[in-house]
Amino acid sequence: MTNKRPKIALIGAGQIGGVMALLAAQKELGDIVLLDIPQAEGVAKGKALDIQESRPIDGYDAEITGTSDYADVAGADVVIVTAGVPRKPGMSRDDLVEINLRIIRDVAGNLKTHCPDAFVIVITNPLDAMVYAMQQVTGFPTHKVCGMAGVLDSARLRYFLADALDVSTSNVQAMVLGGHGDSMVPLLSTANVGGVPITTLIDEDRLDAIVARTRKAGGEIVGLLKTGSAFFSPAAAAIRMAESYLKDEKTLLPAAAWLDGEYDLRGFYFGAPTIIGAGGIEKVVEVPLSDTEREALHASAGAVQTLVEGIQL
Ligand code: A3D
Repeated sequence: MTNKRPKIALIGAGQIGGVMALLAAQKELGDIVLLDIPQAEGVAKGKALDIQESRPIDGYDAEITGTSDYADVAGADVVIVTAGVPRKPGMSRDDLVEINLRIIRDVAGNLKTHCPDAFVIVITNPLDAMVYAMQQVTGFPTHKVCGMAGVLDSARLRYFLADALDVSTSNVQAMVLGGHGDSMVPLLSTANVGGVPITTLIDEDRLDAIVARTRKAGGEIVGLLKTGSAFFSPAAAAIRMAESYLKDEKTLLPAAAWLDGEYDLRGFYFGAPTIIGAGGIEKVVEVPLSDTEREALHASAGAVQTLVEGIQL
């Protein structure tokens, strides 16, 4: 019998990496290793020590360490990748492709050597292209590599809907599918509050405004922060995915997943509802779509495919 705690490697100890370390520790998901480049090793070590020192207050026993040495993440069960550069005001996610592709290639090469059995969740933007690059360079099974975007985009939509109706956010179910960019597809046909269709509760103009705000929600935060992009909610979203994997929950969560014919799309990563359990992405779920939603999903797929075809691995 083994009673070792799961090992969670966070590649990138920046804004999202630091919050993920705290959340994973507070949820007692396992031991956590924060890894960054040698120039930022002090940041990784400093954040790890800072969180360790909160352990007596919060009352958990997970170990949190910081490093720049991949030997320390060897054998990780889950790897979450934020290594890269975030947006600044005026930039689109796609503007990051060149610089972040170089970083993802480097990270993927190291993960291939040190964490061959991990479930890998990519957060680095532009998300759909970076998760594709991660899988191609590592050669890991497609169901063991995915991207975080849908949980966050859906949470934003759910929050805006709950706020408009002044109801509990946990009562609102709604999903955003497609690419993690302006072409993302918020699904209103299945959105509901405790089972009551959202379209019967909010008029069309207000729903249109909420959809538009959801599509631009990342940019809204970049515009306010000015020095980077959202980090609390992206961290919470990725940790939720890691939790479903580590606890074999089989929760339905939207993720950037490898499509193999689902939604009549094939051979690239794209935001779709998935079941995440001990097998990784155990299933891509096909939900009924209205004609307009199906059309929007295919337009979004076209935008992602163009970006992916342009990257040099
Ligand atoms: P930031 O706080 O800058 O952290 C990134 C960290 O990556 C820094 O500490 C860097 O030193 C580190 N890094 C750079 N190169 C490497 C490398 N080769 N190996 C290891 N570490 C490296 O950014 P952040 O945490 O705010 O955001 C990280 C990424 O997530 C960016 O690309 C964002 O655009 C992206 N992001 C995605 C979403 C999604 O919903 C998909 C949301 C928010 C941010």
